[in-house]
Amino acid sequence: MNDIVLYRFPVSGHAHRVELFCSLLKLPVKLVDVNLVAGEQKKPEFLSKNRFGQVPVIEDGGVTIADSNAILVYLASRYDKTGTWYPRDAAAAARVQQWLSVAAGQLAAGPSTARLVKLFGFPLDHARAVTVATQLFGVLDKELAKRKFLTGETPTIADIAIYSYTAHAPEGGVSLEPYANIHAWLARIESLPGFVPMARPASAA
Ligand SMILES: N[C@@H](CCC(=O)N[C@@H](CS)C(=O)NCC(=O)O)C(=O)O
Repeated sequence: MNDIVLYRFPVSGHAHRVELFCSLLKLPVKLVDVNLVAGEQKKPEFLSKNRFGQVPVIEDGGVTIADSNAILVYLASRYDKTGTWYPRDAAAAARVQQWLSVAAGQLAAGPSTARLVKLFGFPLDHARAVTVATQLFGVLDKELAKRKFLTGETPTIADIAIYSYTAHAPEGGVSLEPYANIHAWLARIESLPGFVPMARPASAA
């Protein structure tokens, strides 16, 4: 199998969820860093891969896919022979999709946005982002009291989509201290064979 090319930014949680999933599936990957600070993602060459000018994007043979959650669905559907990461059963698949929507919704508006403000100085509403994050983590912690992973006793792409920005929430000034069940879930993901962490920005060290 040829390498899957992953266009990423090393401290992007959206890109990390793809890198992590490739590693868990043991897929060969060539990482290509896109310099978001220099605006490389808005240049014509990159816009031809993703019209929204954002990482992550993958190229797999002749297939180009943008959007982290779409990429997770693609990789699981194409390469996970076990069928457990993105279940075929209609109700189980819908339960995974619910969390992918949370990843694109509350996770992006909450912990991800708070991190953009604290680490990169984006002029966004930090207080609102913290409120969204706190509400999200309250729900997440209660859910994770009931089962090992977000939708059941084994991990799915829902867990991968939610993991990176949750684990790195403290970089955005959102504490994970109150959430024992989230801590245990993060540790379960980090102990999966093939787990790779996301880099911590120097400013968060
Ligand atoms: N919905 C997209 C969001 C991706 C996203 O927000 N990427 C950020 C990095 S974390 C980006 O490329 N930002 C650069 C820009 O918007 O110019 C996904 O899930 O992939």
